[in-house]
Amino acid sequence: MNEYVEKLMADVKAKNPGEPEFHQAVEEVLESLTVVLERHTEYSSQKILERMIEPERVIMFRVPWMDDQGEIHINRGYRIEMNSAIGPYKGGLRFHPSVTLGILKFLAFEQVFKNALTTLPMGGGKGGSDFDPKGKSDNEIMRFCQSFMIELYRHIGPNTDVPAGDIGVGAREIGYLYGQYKRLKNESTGVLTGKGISWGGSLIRPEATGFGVVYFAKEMLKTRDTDFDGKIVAVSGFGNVAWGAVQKVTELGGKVVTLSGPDGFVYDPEGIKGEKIDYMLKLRASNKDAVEDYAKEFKVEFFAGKKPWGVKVDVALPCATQNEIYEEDAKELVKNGCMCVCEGANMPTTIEGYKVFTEAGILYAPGKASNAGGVATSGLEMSQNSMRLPWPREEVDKRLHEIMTRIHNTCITTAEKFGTPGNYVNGANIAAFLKVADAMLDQGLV
Ligand code: NDP
Ligand code: 2IT
Repeated sequence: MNEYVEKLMADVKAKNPGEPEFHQAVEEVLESLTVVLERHTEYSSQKILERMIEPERVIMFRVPWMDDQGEIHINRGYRIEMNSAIGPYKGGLRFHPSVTLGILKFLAFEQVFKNALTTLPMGGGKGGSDFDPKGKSDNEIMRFCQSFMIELYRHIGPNTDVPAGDIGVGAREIGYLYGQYKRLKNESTGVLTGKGISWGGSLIRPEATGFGVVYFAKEMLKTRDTDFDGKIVAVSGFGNVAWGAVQKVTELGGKVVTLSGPDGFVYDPEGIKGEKIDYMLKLRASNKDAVEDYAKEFKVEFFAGKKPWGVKVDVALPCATQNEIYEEDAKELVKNGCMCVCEGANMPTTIEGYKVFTEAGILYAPGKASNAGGVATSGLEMSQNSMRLPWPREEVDKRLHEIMTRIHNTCITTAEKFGTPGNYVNGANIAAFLKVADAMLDQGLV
């Protein structure tokens, strides 16, 4: 890191105390950008990074709701409107007890870069709440979503800010949120993505993040003259992203042998396919927050409190949450011969873990490139909403596939151009930064 970048990082820490995930996300980007900042001094003189690090707007609000027993609960709601240089703020909503301002700032920051890579005109944002969906009834979830939207609706709109799902927010929650928005605004618009197919949603959006991760990994494997056929794959998580990834790996001839949750991981040596993939939807919908039931249902081994990174696999797809691959986990994967780590979750690997992969020379892609298929397909949903014309499944899937291949190529060519061939982290960070930074320069001091 050069002196300018070091000072910037120190300022970020001083100005945003108690937000370690945000510091981590910024640090990873800054490390990649050192060479760019040296070649192009206009970015530092115009304080582009200082501006990018500061959200354009942060909204925090009270979300009161009543449970089925009549007890009142107060949660905190957020929307971080991070950067609108290349389009309306776009990014998911996360409902999880671990949600804090710092977590959402890290996610919003990453989203700005990810959305730039999709080639679609979308700025970056993220939101959510520390609400815990675990063990809640459908009616409680609905009341919470309605209360959340009573405040959020005035800040969003199809040309302003378009939220979607993330951890704890899937089709059901998007439905309740959309219904409430429509009552408040008396408008049917594409204000949210991930909608139901009969009311403006796009085909393939539910599968898109997981499919996109696997399309990206396929391109990575191609650079080593191989493919998914016969590969053994570890997946973490069991939610929306994991579900899409398992389907696509299986379709391409690979075998997924693990899933994980906060309770531990399951090892299924026969491979997760057919009815087992459908069972994942039940697990996610049960609100129980656990994968042990899978092991009981299909009589396979369950490892309580453990992560799947000690299993011998060819490919690892972390699809659960941030910081789930630490240095030791990364070493374990490398030791067992894993050749490719492609992130479905946002920032699942720590900076130390990423360095282990880079030093070992294995293929490693950061989520902001490899999981961009979800938000890219959200962008395609926005296009269809604007045209008021739904595209067939094949059309959306073809566009998603093309976008993922293009992002892969952008990472490769940019990494090479800036002196670190094969480094997807540098390729993604630099390409995305240049796009957003140049748009900001064009638009003056904003
Ligand atoms: P889901 O809610 O569908 O699933 C999340 C999964 O992660 C579940 O298995 C969940 O278990 C687990 N999980 C969540 N928090 C923790 C935690 N603190 N510790 C251990 N496990 C945890 O979410 P998604 O599949 O949508 O999201 C998964 C990841 O992918 C996230 O990092 C998200 O940001 C990212 N992502 C999502 C996209 C999307 O379109 N949905 C797009 C791009 C990235 P449990 O439910 O038991 O907590
Ligand atoms: O992290 C992500 O990219 C998402 N949760 C999807 C965001 C979106 O707007 O579709």
